Amino acid sequence: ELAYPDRLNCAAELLDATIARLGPDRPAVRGGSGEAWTYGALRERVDAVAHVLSVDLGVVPGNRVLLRGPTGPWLAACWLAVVKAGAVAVTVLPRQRSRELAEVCALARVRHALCHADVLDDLAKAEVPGLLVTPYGGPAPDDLLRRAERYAGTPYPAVETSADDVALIAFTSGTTGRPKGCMHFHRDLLAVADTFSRGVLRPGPQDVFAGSPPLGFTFGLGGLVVFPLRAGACALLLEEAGPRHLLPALAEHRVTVLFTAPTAYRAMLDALGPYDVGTYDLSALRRCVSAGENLPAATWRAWYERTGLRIINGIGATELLHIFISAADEDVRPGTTGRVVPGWRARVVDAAGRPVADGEPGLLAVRGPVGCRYLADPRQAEYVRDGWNLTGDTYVRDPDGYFSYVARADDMIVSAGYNIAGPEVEEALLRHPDVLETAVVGRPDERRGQVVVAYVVLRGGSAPTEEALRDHMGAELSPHKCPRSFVFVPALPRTATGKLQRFRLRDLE
Ligand code: 3SK
Repeated sequence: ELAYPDRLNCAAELLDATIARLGPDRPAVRGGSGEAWTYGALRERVDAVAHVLSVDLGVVPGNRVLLRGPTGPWLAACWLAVVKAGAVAVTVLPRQRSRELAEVCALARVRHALCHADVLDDLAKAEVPGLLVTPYGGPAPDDLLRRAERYAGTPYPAVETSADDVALIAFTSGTTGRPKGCMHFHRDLLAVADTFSRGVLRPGPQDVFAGSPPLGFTFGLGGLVVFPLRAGACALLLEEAGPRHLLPALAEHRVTVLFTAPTAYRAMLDALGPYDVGTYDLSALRRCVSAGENLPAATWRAWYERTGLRIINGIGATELLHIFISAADEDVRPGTTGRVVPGWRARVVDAAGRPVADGEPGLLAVRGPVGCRYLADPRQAEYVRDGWNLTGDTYVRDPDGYFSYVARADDMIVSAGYNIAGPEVEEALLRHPDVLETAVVGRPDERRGQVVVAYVVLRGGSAPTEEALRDHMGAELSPHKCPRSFVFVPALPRTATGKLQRFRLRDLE
């Protein structure tokens, strides 16, 4: 049972409490451009930014502050500063476009944004009424980091938040494509570190964490900021974390704990090539975590054969913040996700919520120290039933307590670890003047799990090129949501009552 004091500020716990335990001189964060900050240096920067927030910008506890920028030490420092100042960090993916940003800002009632100077355009285009945008990392004289210099060396006492105050709103697009904000308390951020990280990864101050998920995805925020700081370890925060960048970085920085998705493990295996064994010195690596999509046994085995390392598979959810089923070391069973993480409970149930027998597929239901709390969304009642969180995945449990993934229980497309809602992509396609009707499905793909395919019915007389549709989608949505291929059809399969039969399209794939 996890017990936290009523007064709890998780940023203070991650920074000040760690410094009290281990001193200020241990390495805390490194960046791809040579940044190397100790815990003391990180705290100075966090405190200076927190001063700018409270004093210069008038941020008060509870205000929602959007954070947008590439992964790096300053994005992590801004996140910690917002939370230390008692405000609520609203995290988004760096690739999210203006339409998506406008929606997130409206839903979360975002008042302030800290946005990297290189990616201001989309936020400006979002035209959020009353939003005060403060750029960071650019040349402007009123840039956040320049303002922060004025507070250098002035400690910022953490705002005394309650353990149950919201610290984070993380977005997931859900099945319909309408984004859902998931609220997480200060205690939740520590709870995922004290269950999955402490119980399964068991990190220590000597560890160096790195990986590819962005900090706008809770898989990345947990694995690359919260877990390392909770353990007094070091986080390598890379802006460029594609497989070809990751491999040399793992070797150069002697990374010990890696967070990435199955697609990236496969791409790294490709990049290693048949004759490249030994090109990259991965001898420091001891933990390889995989989540975000199903990890096939073949990928697990190929990585093990090449590196001798057992990938730690896991399933988490933005709603539950991080991973709740996993296994490490000798407990790993390739092809399964693992067992319930200590501190959590999980079972497989039928549509009425009754547990099904071991070996029978059903809906995955989970409960633990973190629960789903959607921000003003009626879908809360679908996700949480009788205190159990229904993740939307179909799973099978075996008599030894190992859980194996079967499929998504809904229409989500899971591509390279991203959850993509078909209806959101369809809506964007329908905004093209030549598109009459469309249905978007996932096509099985060896590398990415699934890729997005759009079936399109054109308006009579129109004949746009695939290129034209691609350009349109590129301007509408993040690149990972854009269809890989377009199939032009005369009509979509529908039931007698006019309902779209997506399964018939999926059968074609
Ligand atoms: O998709 C997952 O498995 C996941 C893992 C950790 C944190 C968040 C998510 C969605």
